[in-house]
Amino acid sequence: MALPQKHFKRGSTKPDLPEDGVLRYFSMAFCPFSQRVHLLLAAKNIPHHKIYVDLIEKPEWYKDYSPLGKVPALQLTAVEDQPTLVESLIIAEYLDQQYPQPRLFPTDPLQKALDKILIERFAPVVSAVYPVLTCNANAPPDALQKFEKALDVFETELIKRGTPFFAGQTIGIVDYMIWPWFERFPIMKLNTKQKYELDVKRFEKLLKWRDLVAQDGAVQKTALDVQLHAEFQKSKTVGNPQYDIAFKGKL
Ligand SMILES: N[C@@H](CCC(=O)N[C@@H](CS)C(=O)NCC(=O)O)C(=O)O
Repeated sequence: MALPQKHFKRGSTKPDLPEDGVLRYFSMAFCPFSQRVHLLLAAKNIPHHKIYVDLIEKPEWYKDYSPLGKVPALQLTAVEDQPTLVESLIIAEYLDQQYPQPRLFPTDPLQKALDKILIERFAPVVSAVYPVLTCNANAPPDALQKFEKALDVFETELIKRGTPFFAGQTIGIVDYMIWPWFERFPIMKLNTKQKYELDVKRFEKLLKWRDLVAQDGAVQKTALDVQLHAEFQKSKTVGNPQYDIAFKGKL
């Protein structure tokens, strides 16, 4: 598993990956969608090789794995023709079926469908908060209001479900699929003028949920420090994303 811990760039040679049947996980260290997959790999203790890709200067060879050039991607090297899966939720569902311990998607088909719908409903949260999170100077003035309105759905759902996690008494797929953005929301306290934080009354249940999820082993294994997230976002805003700062002191 000792592959280079650095983002591969345009002009790089295709990494010489071992033909050992181990999954190949393509990622960008700060990508929340990639973290979704990383969370499942960690929660299920699945061996994998990690390959980091620079998303501004994409390596030419990356198209062989992900035709649209997006991360995450997961190559199944033990399967005939070694197909590569893309789309975080599709990868998550595949991993949950292939590696059922611990089971993260509900086994009941209706609950599974409802959970997938709930995960889809997180998209408006992401799109509303994105300009603020990425410190875009042209962020619409009502971005934070829209964000909070979209997030209300999740506060209400937790109250309705009456359980500490969306999945019940233990962590499950909805919790993992929305977590990466909660890890990033505190960037707003550091990077916005108003030092934005989630309202403790309006999001009482969600904030309790956040504290619980933060203690999960897979979450801790995949976590990056908020200072690092904030630093990365600043570098991205000025058009020079510093992907490798994720490995500060580790390279
Ligand atoms: N719907 C996709 C979204 C993945 C995505 O947007 N990834 C971003 C990085 S966070 C990306 O690869 N961007 C590069 C590009 O679009 O060219 C998923 O769930 O996997």
